[in-house]
Amino acid sequence: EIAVEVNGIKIAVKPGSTLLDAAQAVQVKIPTLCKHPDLVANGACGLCIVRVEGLHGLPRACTTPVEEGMRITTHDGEITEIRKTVLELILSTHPNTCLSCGRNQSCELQTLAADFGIREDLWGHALSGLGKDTSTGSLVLDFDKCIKCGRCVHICQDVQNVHALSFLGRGMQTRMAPAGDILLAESPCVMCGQCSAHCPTGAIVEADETATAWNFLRGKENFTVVQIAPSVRVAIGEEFGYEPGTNLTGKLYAALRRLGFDAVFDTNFSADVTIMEEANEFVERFKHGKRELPLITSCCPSWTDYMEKLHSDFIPNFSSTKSPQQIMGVLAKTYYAQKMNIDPAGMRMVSIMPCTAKKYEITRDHEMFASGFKDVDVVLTTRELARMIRQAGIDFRHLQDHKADSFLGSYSGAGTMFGTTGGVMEAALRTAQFILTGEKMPKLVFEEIRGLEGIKETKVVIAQEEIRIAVAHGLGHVGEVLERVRRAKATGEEPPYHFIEVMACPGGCIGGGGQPYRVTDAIRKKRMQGLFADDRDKAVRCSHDNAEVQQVYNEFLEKPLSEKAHRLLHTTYHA
Ligand code: HC0
Ligand code: SF4
Repeated sequence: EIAVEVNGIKIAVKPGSTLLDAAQAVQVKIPTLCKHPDLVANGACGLCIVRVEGLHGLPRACTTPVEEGMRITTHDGEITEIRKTVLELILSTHPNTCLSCGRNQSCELQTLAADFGIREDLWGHALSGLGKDTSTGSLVLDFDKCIKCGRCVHICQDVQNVHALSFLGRGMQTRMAPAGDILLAESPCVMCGQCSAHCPTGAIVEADETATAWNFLRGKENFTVVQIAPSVRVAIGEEFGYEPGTNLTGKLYAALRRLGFDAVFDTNFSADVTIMEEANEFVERFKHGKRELPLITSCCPSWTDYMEKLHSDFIPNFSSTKSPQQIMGVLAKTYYAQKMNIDPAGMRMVSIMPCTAKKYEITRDHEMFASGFKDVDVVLTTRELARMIRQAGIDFRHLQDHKADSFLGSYSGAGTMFGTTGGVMEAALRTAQFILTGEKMPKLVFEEIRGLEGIKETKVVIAQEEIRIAVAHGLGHVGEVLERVRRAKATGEEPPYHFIEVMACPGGCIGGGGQPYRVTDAIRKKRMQGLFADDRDKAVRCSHDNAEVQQVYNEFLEKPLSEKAHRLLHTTYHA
């Protein structure tokens, strides 16, 4: 431990800590716009300057390591004046359009401008005039609003290993954009939205489609239905003052009814259907030697896009089962519409996702129109839904809990766990074990594949056979897992794994690019615990025990992997 003094307060911190960490340890907040707990510090913004006794100049707290006996001053008159000037200079090239900005009231620059009492344009005002990139339909890059903090570039390159964004241009023309100055849609971008989740300002936001959803709800001729993804329920509370991880399923259903949806469904139900298909796919490959192992999960659209772009040799390993979002869309416009005698042509499916790539998934292929219509009409992020709830004047905190609508609304503990890294695998193992042994699971929880470690592995013995498992999250961790499989293939060895789960975002969907801002690992853990608690509290914890799932197979789909299930619930991948 290293002993230092921050504003006269003595503290011992771990070697390798920065001055920023030391200040945090004594509850002092040093302002910064470029440092994010997920990222290595780069000192770009210059706001975190501090004074260190005996040192010349004002070092940046985020990049300066502590040394024994340092006496640090984080706030005084001169430091505050300099920080204010730095802010004024950033603002001199930033649009004054807070009122119409997607980050109004969640922008870190706006908050600091308010805290520092910035009142005038002392340095004049000049914008780059570089316009916007709306090419992906999922994300909007607004170059004028970029403050060059580098967070988006680092998350995209260092954490996601995608390298869609880099810094281009010089001086005023500096901007975060794909190398070669091409459109984001032409770049390797996989629409994960981690750049937008880490952007401190409105320079990268999701494409706002709330107006489309309002139009559906106002259109009298429509029957408008909605589904909510697993991880939305444990994160949306942060928008309404709840602790991260609070499970708000009942209030969410109630809020969606107040918004005017004609039926409220739960993606957790269709996650259970995904498991019925995917677990059977796994058993076919594992037991009956049909097609290649490992089987790799495919419900994360950023991951499927990444695989198609960079690892297309794994196409034969991909589960052909569609994601729960798409399965919900097609079942609503076929099975549910028939049962309720509703014309699917007038049905509109809105889906609430933690994810910006889900906006892309709904049009990725003709197979996303399996009902004969667009299976899912529009995707809103958790953040967009929170805005709609506020627009409608709904007092979310005081809503009475509601239940979801029948036939596509009930879910098992397995379904809800989809929203966290490792959860799809645990859910699949519960059902695969049932298929392979015909017995109820002796073991429901697989501790080894829980938590935030980037690559998790375990071995499970089912019916005397060993099943080797890997779980990866954060696209930067995927390459290593795939490389191990490739090496075994090349040398003719047994595959190192039989079953692999991949989620593009760190933490899985609970850390999705469309979730409430300012996520950290501490918040990811709380959201994750919220889903594990939801599973623990459920009477039904396996997808195959979900009575509504059994009903949809009995009345409509026949059995997992039937011809009809294949036609409606499965898809293909292309290099
Ligand atoms: Fe997910 Fe999903 S779990 S990808 O993370 O599989 O977005 O929450 O809705 O579709 O269920 C996201 C979350 C989903 C899907 C489910 C899967
Ligand atoms: Fe990179 Fe993901 Fe942002 Fe695309 S959406 S630029 S892949 S961080």
